[in-house]
Amino acid sequence: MKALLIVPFSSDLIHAVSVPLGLISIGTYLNANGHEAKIIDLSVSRANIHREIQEFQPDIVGVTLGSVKQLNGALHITKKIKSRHSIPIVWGGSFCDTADGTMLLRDGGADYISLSEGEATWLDMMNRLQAGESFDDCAGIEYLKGGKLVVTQNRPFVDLTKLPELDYSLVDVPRYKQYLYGCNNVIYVYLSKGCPAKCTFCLNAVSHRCQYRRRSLEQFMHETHVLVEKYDVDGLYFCDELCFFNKQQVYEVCDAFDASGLDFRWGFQTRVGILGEEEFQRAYDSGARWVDFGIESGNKERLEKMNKKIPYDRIEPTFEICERVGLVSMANFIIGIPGETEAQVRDTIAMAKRIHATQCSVFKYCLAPKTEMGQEAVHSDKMKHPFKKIKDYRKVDFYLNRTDNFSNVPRKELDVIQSYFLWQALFRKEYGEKTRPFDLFYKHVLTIMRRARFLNFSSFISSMAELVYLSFRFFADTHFHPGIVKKYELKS
Ligand code: B12
Repeated sequence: MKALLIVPFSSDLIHAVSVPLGLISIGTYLNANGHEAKIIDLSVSRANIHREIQEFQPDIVGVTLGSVKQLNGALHITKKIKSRHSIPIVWGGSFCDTADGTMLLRDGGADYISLSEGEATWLDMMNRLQAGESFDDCAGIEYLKGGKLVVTQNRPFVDLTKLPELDYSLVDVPRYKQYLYGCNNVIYVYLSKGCPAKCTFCLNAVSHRCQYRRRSLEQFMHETHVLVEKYDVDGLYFCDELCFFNKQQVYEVCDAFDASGLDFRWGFQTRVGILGEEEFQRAYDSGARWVDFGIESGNKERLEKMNKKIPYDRIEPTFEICERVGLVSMANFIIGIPGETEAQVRDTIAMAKRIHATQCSVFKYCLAPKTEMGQEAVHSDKMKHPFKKIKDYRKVDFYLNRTDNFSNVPRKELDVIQSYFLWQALFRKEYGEKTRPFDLFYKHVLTIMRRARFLNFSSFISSMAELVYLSFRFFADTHFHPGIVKKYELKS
């Protein structure tokens, strides 16, 4: 049986397109199990979908939705395929895990939604197709029957160490290389899935049921050799939600990197409280150059309410360690959290200004309905405009979020605070060793130029228009609201 796996177009121009690891993993797994999979990424190609279907003759089509930015693209491509071909279409990816299934299926045009991890579900579906069996009791999916949503039983997670090595030849790797902190050819990779923490805002509880699983390091190292030696990759960005679960894993990975003899830099995301100075230093010595932390709030009570469970008193020292060691450090905060007060937002601003992070990103809360915090928001009296149609999800834009405001701080004030920190980051002169002056600005310009080569004219123009509007908004928020800047002491 043949599966065509599609990454829809995403209008987000400043984020480099990430290599579709989920689809590569599904495709590799299907190919290893007697089926045939092909990936088309409409974010980095001008492929003609009708011609592709004509040539490949797929029995089933999959569309990935990693974020809401891919929603328009997914709707468009699904409609286009359905207009000429009667092939079953399945949507999957983390956006599908958080959105309302009935709405997605009713307005989106897909026949099925695959929830959470896709490999085993896809294989099951392909085998059923081959045997002429229905998908009715296929675990891990949603579909509509007589207008009513049917959610089949949860599918147990696969043993990641049993999955085949990722076959990068399923995509055109050079198209996914991005500039990051002095490295020109950085690629996303992953070594683990999930996180044991139960933060109320995070999708991990829904997608990974708070389970932390790791791939085989040996297999991962083999893939690293392919990426560095065959594709000239000079930087790896671990997109793991929690790259290191304990200190021991840092040493294992660093030993493997040192033993490989390969020359590359890398970065990862971790939680405050897991690693100490020795581990950060060890990581730096093995090529690590940047590290991301989710801090979320500067207010202790808020952190407890979010069930974040990071040791508050280690936040500042952790960034000081990163600075000493030479790691570019990023602190990510959320403002506008359901129920949040002005005083709590002030604590977050104060912390962002106090800690020695290289970059602080302060984003407004984006509604993810199936998370614990999302449920709190949806059922609060601040949810004035419940989502009725799939297009309402477009309001969940992580830059220009237009959903109802669930906090007690006026929306405009949240906008100005977010814009202020983004603007500061964009025009920060120095980042770290080997980076360029105004590194983030340089990265964004380079990303746009690299992507422009692969997009058709109209996609490029519409994305540029979005970008120009976004830049104007950030500029205006930062410069035309001195009252709010003063109120929150953003400048001092
Ligand atoms: C790379 C990445 C990005 C990239 C690109 C994302 C993209 N492609 O759209 C960038 C940097 C742009 C990004 C930005 C953001 N991201 Co992001 N990102 C990730 C990250 C770190 C890795 C994704 C990945 O490759 N995973 C590894 C592969 C193996 O897993 P997977 O992609 O999930 O695929 C599996 C399943 O989902 C499923 N599946 C996937 N596709 C399909 C398709 C079919 C047909 C089927 C059947 C199954 C299926 O099977 C796959 C294999 O098991 C995830 C966290 C994570 N580790 O997953 C967050 C994550 C997806 N991002 C998240 C968030 C919140 C954001 C931001 C809002 C953060 C912010 N405030 O800036 C922005 C918004 C992006 C936007 N433009 O709107 C959230 C959730 C997003 C959501 N849908 O609600 C995640 C889950 C992190 C989290 N735990 O909260 N992100």
